[in-house]
Amino acid sequence: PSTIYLADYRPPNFSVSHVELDFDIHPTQTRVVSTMTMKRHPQGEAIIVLNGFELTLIAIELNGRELLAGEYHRDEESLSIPCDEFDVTVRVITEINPLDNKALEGLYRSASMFCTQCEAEGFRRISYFPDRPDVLATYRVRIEADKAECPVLLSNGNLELSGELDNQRHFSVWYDPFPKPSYLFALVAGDLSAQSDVFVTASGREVALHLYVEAKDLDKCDFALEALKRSMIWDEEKYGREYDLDLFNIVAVDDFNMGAMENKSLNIFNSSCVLAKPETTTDQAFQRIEGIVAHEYFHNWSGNRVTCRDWFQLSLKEGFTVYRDAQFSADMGSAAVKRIEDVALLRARQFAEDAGPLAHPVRPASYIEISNFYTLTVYEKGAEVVRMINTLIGDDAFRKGSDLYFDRNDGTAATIEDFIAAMAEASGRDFSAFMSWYSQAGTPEVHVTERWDETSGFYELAFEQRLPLAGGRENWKPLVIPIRLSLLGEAGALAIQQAGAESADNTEWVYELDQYEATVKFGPFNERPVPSLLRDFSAPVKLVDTLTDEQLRFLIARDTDAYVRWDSSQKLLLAEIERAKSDSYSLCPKLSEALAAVLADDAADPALRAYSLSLPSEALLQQGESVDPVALFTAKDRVKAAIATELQEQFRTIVAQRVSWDQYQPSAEQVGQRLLQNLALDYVVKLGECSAAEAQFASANNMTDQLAALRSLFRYADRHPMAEFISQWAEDGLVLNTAFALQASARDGATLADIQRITEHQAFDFDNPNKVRAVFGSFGSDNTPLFHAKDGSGYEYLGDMVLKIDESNPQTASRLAAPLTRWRNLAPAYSAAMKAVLERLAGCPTLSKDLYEVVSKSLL
Ligand code: HT7
Ligand code: ZN
Repeated sequence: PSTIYLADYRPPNFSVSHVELDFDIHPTQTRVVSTMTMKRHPQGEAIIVLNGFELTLIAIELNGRELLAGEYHRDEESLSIPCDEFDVTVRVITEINPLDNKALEGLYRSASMFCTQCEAEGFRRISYFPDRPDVLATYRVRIEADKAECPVLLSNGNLELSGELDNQRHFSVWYDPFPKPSYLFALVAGDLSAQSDVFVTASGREVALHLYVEAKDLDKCDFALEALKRSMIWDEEKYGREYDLDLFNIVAVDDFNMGAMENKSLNIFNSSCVLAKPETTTDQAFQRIEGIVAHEYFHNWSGNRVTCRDWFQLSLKEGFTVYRDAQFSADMGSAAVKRIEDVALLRARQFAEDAGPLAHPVRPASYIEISNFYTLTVYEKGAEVVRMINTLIGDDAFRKGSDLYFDRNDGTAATIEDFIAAMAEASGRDFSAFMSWYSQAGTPEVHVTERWDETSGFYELAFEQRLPLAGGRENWKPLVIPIRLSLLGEAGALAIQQAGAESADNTEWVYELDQYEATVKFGPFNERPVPSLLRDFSAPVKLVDTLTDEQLRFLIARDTDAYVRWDSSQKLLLAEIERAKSDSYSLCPKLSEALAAVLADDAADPALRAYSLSLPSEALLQQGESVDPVALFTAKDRVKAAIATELQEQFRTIVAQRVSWDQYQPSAEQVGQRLLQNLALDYVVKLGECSAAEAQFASANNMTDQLAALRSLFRYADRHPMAEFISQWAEDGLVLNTAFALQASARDGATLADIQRITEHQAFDFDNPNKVRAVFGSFGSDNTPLFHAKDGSGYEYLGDMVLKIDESNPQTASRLAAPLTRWRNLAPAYSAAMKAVLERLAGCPTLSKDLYEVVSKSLL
């Protein structure tokens, strides 16, 4: 497979201003007629290049004349027509087979409906077209299908016409007035029911909202529709962005490769990311749904009205939109809790990606398969980069910059430079040094050392930035790193006499580290301060400090920044897990005291208390060199048992005094309380006391509490109600997925045969990405003992499953392969066994482009 380079970008020879698409839908033989109005670019070559993949070509016409075989050239992925005219009409007739399409790109069948997924390069599986984001056209789409099988026919834009036809068929015609790239095209045809609502925009326009689902799911629509309306108001108020059509549709689909897709006015959602009700949906899923509904809606401006020039600019729309959805979620619930959850994800998973064989900059310089670049780096680190811009220029200039960016680039395909230019102009700041965040891969380290001069009272912080992945300084430029900081004394934060110190009382300051090394002097003070650094996680870096355990405990108890408090407890817990590798381990009494104090602090947010007592994830633990995952798993288990024993009375009290609500709400208050109660329950079950969990499992009125009880019992108890749970929810595919995921995660005494058995359940389906991810995704990341079995059997098993899935769904297969790529940072015994599996995969002649890229780069 060939590599595509950013440096090779050229505008298209011909653009398309308008396309008429005609779909005659039949399950195995759908005919697509596409009529494109095209214009040659003044500097474009005299050749029309169209992309196409796995299409049956029936005919092709240029300006109304059918072309003969010798008048165009066709290969596996494209069709080109020599043409020296400037204004042309090209008509292409193709046939496709939706029923056979298990890759879930292009037009495919999911349960009883037909639907599309075109980002990034799915449209080329529907028709020959310049399938690239810088070709923007208006679309008119006619859909014809069997009326009984597909009573609902949808596409982008407004419904222009619909009617009956012979042979029990019917049709509808849709027109989208907003020029868009092909990746935003969508079509849905099926037997769907809708829940509807209306939103009135700030300027008084009525927008009809419809959420289309299978009839059985109509009772799971309320939450997403409410979340959509909250998002619409928020985007008007926070960013001045109003919705621009009279109709906004969402469709829930069971078979979907990712979470959701922002197609213009016809968002398509993985059903797991939109359907919700308290009995079947956990708090975390409710929050994820709200965030994803908002994310896709926000794309209407950051992605659709202003799109990307090429796929290297992906973070232009994704980083900015993730930042926007994070701001929204922070405003809807607790900002501190949302920030800690996002940082935990970034550090556990994006930092690992950034240190592994597939590390790439926020704007990659090359790719083989673009689907492999919908990554935590492009999305989450990209969002952190936007957050830093906001931090550096302040809220007012950021809003001005965003307005300018939207106004200036509306209706065009833009670059990251366009975004930065708007921010620079609005703020008057020079962003040239900042741009390295987009081009340098790897997580920067910021090393900090303190110097305290008791006699003079001056206090210094010496900073040094490093980029380990890049090697020596000659290979990389210093980044601009905003470090939000305070200095804490016995009576609270000290006043910092730095120019520009931010808060009204001068107690917080954003220091911009923009050199390899720099020292900052503070004071004089009457007491030695304790530094509170990187407050609110002001930059996506690893802070390497020399703070003592005592200073960390001081921060846990006294800092006003929730992130620093949480981070300090995580640092102590990580160190504790290291110590617990020794057989003679016992819990550090001072840590135990600090944790007890957090747990007892009834004035603090329960969610923050719960997170401070949650042990670091496996993904975080397994970063570093020569890692022994099983030894770390055992050590973590020891720390868990020790905390359970030391704080048992407090945990029992929380469990005994459990608060429950008749009226379930996924509100910050209720979610936080359940988080803390279920954390306490987990520690109690770890002690071997199961009765409270058994009672909670049986009587819970919501999925959060029922699943939490099941999870603790499944992990730690001899008897667990997994079978009851599966039979209780046999009719609900989404709940079964959570059961499958739990079954595939670590449990004492489980064997590979237990994992194999999950795939024999009648509801399991190798063609459904949610099911496959539930089992094999969970196995690869949440089942350390079996996946990292010393004999390599776990690696072999995941390798076999990835190969099997790759035959039908390359996108899903290459994502599932991620845990197999980390061999280099494992201890030798593990590393050799994992590498052997990768080499076996690499030797497979039929690998998809997607999997080939992941496997070959991992072995480099
Ligand atoms: N923009 C969407 C990306 C997406 C996608 C990418 C590759 C393959 C399948 C896909 N489904 C959706 C989702 C988003 O970020 O909003
Ligand atoms: Zn997105």
